[in-house]
Amino acid sequence: MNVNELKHKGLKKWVDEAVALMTPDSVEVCDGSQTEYNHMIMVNIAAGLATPLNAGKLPGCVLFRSDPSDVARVEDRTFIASEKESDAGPTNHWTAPADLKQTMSSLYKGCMKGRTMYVIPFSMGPVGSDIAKIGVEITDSAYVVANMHIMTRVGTKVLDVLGQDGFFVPCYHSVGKPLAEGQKDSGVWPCASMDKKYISHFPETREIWSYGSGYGGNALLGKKCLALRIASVLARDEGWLAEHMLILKLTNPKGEVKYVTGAFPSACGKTNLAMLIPTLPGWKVETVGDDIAWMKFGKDGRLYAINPEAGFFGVAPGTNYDSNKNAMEACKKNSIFTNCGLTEDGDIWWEMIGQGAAGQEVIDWKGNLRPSPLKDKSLKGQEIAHPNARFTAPARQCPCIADEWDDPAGVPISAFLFGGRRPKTIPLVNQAKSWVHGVFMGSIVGSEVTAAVISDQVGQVRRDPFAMLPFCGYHMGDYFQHWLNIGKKSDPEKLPKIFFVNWFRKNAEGKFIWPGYGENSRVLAWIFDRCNGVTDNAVDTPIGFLPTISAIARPDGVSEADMKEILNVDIEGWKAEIADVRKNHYPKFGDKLPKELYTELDAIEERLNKA
Ligand code: GTP
Ligand code: SPV
Ligand code: MN
Repeated sequence: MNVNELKHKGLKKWVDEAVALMTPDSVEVCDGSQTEYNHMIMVNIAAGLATPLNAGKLPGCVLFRSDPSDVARVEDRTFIASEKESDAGPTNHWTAPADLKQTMSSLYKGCMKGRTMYVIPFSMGPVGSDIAKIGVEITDSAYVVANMHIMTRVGTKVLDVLGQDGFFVPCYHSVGKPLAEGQKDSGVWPCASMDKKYISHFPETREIWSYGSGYGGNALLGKKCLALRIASVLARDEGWLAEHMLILKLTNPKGEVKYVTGAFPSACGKTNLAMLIPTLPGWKVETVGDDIAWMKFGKDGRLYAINPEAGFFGVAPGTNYDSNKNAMEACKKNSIFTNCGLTEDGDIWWEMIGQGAAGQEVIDWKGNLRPSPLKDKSLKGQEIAHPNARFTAPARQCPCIADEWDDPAGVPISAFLFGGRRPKTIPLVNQAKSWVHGVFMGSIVGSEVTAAVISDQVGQVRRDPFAMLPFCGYHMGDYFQHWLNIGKKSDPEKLPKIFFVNWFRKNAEGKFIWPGYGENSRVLAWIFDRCNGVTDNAVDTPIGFLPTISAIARPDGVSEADMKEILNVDIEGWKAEIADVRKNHYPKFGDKLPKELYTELDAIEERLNKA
């Protein structure tokens, strides 16, 4: 479609301005068709950026290798540019909006020379739904267009809903690598150097400006930028929740259904939990979403969640037919692989894929020829697939996708789970005593930093409140208050119950004690029963309700001593945890830290001191 056919005046004007600034060779408005998707893939193949995979094994699939410097989200280059610095808060990088726009405008000047500008109208949430929000992304990356086709609802149908004056979030994106006359990408992933990358958000004007990176959440702007950072601000203003949460449908052996959401930091198990195959007989898990939940109150006073996305951008390493069969099935056709290994027979390979690589040699994510791996794991830094290698797969291809996954009305939520990677202290599962206690516990969540972000903190535990540390578009203290307010205006009986889980406890040898994956169904079953009002399966402890030692049947390989360890309240460990919160975590938020959370902190400390 031609730009001149755009009926929305504001949109047309905004695109015209972008064209004048970025000076692309041509402009295309995306229609969202299969033909267009195929064309985007062909453009990438022609540029040497995509490799078609074995059509017999992986029909319609391609592999991309990014630049080695452009492999994950860049938190240090992510900005919340609110008018007042205090509105961005202590956990975000702030820059004055006018300054940032000036800096970025000079980078954007002429940045699309030699390239096509694609205009992508997209809907987060089912097209036309009350909960959905429309964005329009301008990009010079055909990789981004193809991924947006899978991850969101794209095209003319979105423009139809937008009409002549509908609201949209304008999103600029450029890889930041203009081409000189006759120059081509020739197999080199285009991006800019780290100091020129900017992932910027203007919460007051609801705008997103991204420059210099082509990877994941830096470039697919519907995901973290719109559906979390901008949406969290909209949610605060409008009284709903935009969260970094999976959504799953859980059915017990009697056929009763409950919907559960879970917030874990990046690469801490959301996709896996959302698709798990229960080891407990008679139980069933189906997927509604694997990364983001938007929740609003229904007329019945309950919270209803929708998945604003339409695909999965899932972590590849560690995914295999034992750990996550459903994800393996979801990405075996019409999918995009990024930074995985390539085998001689045109198949993909990654660490812990569960099978050797066919042939003598593989090409690693950096494009180097390597002997075919004999083992499932590689030495750190020498992986065949980058630890943040990803698959992009349509949600509808997932064998366990719930029928209601794209229901505009959403699904009523019974439980919220919070968790992270904690080798010590935090038990397998723990239920909050009340909403406020749950908000307190959510506010102190900690986790080891994973390869999903480029950071020198990888492997260290950091506080990641509500798994939203990198994704909250405003002051985190105000965000805590927003959660407290949601509790205040609701009937406590109708609010989801709040739980904390930790699949990542390690023993003295550094091995995971809990087998995780499908065995997590045992924990889900306990949570289901707790939501149903079962009381004889828990003990009241200083940190909350923990399962009795017999309430969760032990999986193979977990001894009674192991079980006692992961269901124990580590009083000394918790005292240290609380002391750290008091000394290092809460003071960061100053006056904005809600008083009620200090009251909870005092109360838990007192209970621990008495224990
Ligand atoms: P993002 O897409 O970055 O938000 O990640 P995510 O939270 O969806 O994490 P995902 O489910 O992709 O899991 C990340 C990594 O953790 C993968 O390598 C998984 O194999 C591993 N993992 C997931 N669940 C478990 C579990 O229960 N136990 C253990 N030990 N590892 C797990
Ligand atoms: C995450 O980092 O939480 C992701 C991947 O889900 S990205 O889309 O890159 O943010
Ligand atoms: Mn995520």
